[in-house]
Amino acid sequence: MNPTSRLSIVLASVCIVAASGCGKKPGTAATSATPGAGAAKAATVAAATGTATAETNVIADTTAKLAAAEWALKQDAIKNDPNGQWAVSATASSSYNDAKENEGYAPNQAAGAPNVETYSDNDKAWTPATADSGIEWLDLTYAKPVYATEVRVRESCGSGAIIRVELIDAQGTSHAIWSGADPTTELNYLLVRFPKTAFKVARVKVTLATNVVSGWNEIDAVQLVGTAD
Ligand SMILES: [Ca+2]
Repeated sequence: MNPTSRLSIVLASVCIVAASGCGKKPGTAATSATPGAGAAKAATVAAATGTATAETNVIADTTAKLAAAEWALKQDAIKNDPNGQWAVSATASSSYNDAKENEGYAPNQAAGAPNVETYSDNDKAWTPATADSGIEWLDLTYAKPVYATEVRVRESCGSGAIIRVELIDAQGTSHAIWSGADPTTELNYLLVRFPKTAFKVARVKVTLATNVVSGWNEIDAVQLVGTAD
């Protein structure tokens, strides 16, 4: 076997593992979900977020393209970033099996520090009710409102489906900071960097188009980066 063939097989194997890692959940809830309800919510979300502000000088990046050693260092740096904070609670458009409070897959599973360590379906991550029905959102609250410079979204299954990130100030006004194609693959962060905001950010809203990436789309944690002054 020549090296190229061997490489192809290795890559193919990785792809198979990745695909099976985010496969259908056990249980019956997935098949009993009603796509119609998700579609209705989608229309509401689109209308509510139609007032986008200028999205200039915003960079969307992902840790996916970092080499392994660099990736490990980056993960560590993010977890220990003194200017970073993890959400204290979250709400969402829906949740798998209608999970609430601190149940598995509930929105609050995206609060707190990351706790999903492999790219796979995991109840320690927020998961919308249906896998591919369309628009879903996650709204996270932070203990300390800050002048923000970055949002880091840790995706842990079906990565790459985020289409919009909004910053919500202390008065509840939404500021669209990024929209576009999410480059994230596997277990990685979507990194959205921007010039320091002129307002304090109290909440972050992440919107997904779950039909963009086939299968369950799960978010483990979301970090807000910024300072008090
Ligand atoms: Ca989590």
